[in-house]
Amino acid sequence: MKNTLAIIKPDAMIKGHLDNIRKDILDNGFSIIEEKTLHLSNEQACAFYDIHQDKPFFDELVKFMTSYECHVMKLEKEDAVIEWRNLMGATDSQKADLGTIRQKYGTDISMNATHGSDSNENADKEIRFFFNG
Ligand code: IDP
Ligand code: MG
Repeated sequence: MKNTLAIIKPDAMIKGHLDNIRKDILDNGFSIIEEKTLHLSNEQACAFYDIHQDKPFFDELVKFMTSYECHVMKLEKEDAVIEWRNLMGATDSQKADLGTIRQKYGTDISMNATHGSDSNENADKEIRFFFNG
């Protein structure tokens, strides 16, 4: 069994999709090991997304992620990282496959409803960022 970090982002939280997305996660065989709702500070959002600090969308991303509450979850499943990214769909909600979470609950390439780690190494780092390992 492997873990990954999932975040339900402010756009989906504001629209009231927390329970829908949690249900999709559980229906797809993930266990939610730990979870909490929090409102990210500017400092936390900058630190979490530091790999994107040189990207043109960085300021927009930090502003978005601090605009309202997020719900963060430590998920467990075999091949959790890839399985969660598959369930989320493509980064751009407009291009995400039908039935994926980003297609169902996101809006565009910025407000795309959820985050998922992109490797086992980053999953461990991101889980430690929010939880005690
Ligand atoms: P990912 O979330 O699918 O791993 P990344 O490339 O790691 O995608 O980007 C991190 C987040 O930054 C995205 O989920 C999205 O919210 C935002 N983002 C990515 N590309 C753009 C863009 O071109 N414009 C605005 N926001 C973007
Ligand atoms: Mg990414």
